[in-house]
Amino acid sequence: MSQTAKDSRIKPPIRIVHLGIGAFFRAFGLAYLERLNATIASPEQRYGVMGVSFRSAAVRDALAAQDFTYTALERGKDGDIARYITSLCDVALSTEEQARILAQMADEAVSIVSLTITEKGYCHHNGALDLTHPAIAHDIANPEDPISAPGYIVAALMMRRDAGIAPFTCLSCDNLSDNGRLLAHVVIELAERIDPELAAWIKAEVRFPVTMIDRIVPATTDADRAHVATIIGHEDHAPVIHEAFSQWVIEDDFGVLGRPDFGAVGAQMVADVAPFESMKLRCLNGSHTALAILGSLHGKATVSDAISDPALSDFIDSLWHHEICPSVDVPDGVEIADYCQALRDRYRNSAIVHHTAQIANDTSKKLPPRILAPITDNLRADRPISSLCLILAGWMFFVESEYLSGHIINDPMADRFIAIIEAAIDDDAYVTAMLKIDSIFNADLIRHDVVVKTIKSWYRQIEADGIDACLRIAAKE
Ligand code: CS2
Repeated sequence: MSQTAKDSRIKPPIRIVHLGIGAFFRAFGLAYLERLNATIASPEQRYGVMGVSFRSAAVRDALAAQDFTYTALERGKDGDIARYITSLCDVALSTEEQARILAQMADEAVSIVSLTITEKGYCHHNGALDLTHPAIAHDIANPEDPISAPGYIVAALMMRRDAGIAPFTCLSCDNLSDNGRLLAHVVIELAERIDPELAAWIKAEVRFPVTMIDRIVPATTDADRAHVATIIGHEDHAPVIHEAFSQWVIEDDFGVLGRPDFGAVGAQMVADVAPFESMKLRCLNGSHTALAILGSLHGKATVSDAISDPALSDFIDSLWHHEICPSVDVPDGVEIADYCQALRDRYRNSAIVHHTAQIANDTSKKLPPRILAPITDNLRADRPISSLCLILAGWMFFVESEYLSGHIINDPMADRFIAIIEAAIDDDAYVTAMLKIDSIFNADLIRHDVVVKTIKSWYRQIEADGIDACLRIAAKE
């Protein structure tokens, strides 16, 4: 162990509330804060976190029994390093502990509310607040009894404004383009429906910095828990597993309450996150979605298995080289070929058991920034789109096969897909109907015949010749 548990009982004061306390933030944001706290001499100046879960009590219950301290196990190419994370102080479940959470968010010691709630947690439709979303309809009718994450933020900001307390900064750490702007949009729109003066105050006073976050964190399994126990010598009910790499790029735009010195522990504080975000979302997350979908069709259960397959590996190289990298606005000083080579090495790390099925969850929400944005840019610049279209055809094929073989489709739009599959008279009708889902594919994109034709042609070819043949053809094009 690089640290001991000796400090685990001395918890820092809660100064950050994190909404959506899954494995990712525990292996990422809390790892930065833990390093930062180790540099701060006075315990009262350190940063403690209250985590909030929205769905399940599992994380809270497992962590409460161990004082919210847990092991973060880094699995790099030089072996394992276990570290204790002691900066998490409390976890609460939104459906059971609303008053306690709101009181904490409204506490003047809290300067940041950060979020990893995945895209569906933003309750938006094409960037605007989805007023038909049941949780949003509920929160508009009952603003002091929120259930959605934006509803919690608006309610807590209202409490702070009414008490004359400066607002916290809202720090979105989700894998979305312009994550801070999206959060600002939904929060302000929701506040407008509840209290226009509050909305004006939020607009003027609250900061919503954009961030780019990167660390591969697979879901923790029983085997991981057993492995961690052999390393630390006792049982940990809620460890997290992560790779060695991590990158956090943060727009340096925080409110009057300031921010921790994230830069002192490796985060990049910048004026514009966009180039970092476009490179990461397209090169990493785009190839991840390709490996998840096409890899699943190819019978590969993990990313390291998928990238070790010659057809998939050549396909990913060609995808990066011809279709993704040319569409990226590369940050100054970065060599994009080296960036992709580093990604390949990260994917090959077989100690990180990252299931393709885990990444394939919620793909409908992931396609726009990862796959559709580069297609749009390539069409404009007259660059190829064939491999990107193979990913889309593969995804439609995957959704249909999952349903027909009786598996659950893990996607917030699953019911819509099932209705389409059941109504379609043939493959062509199925693909046409999928392309008409306007919250995924915008009308401008499918106006291009070449997009529709290429997807349909790949779909037929996957069915006729199988995925391996398609991958080989696409890699050679
Ligand atoms: C993955 C990401 O599940 C997914 O969609 O692509 O969680 C990915 O592992 C992270 O963004 C890496 O930073």
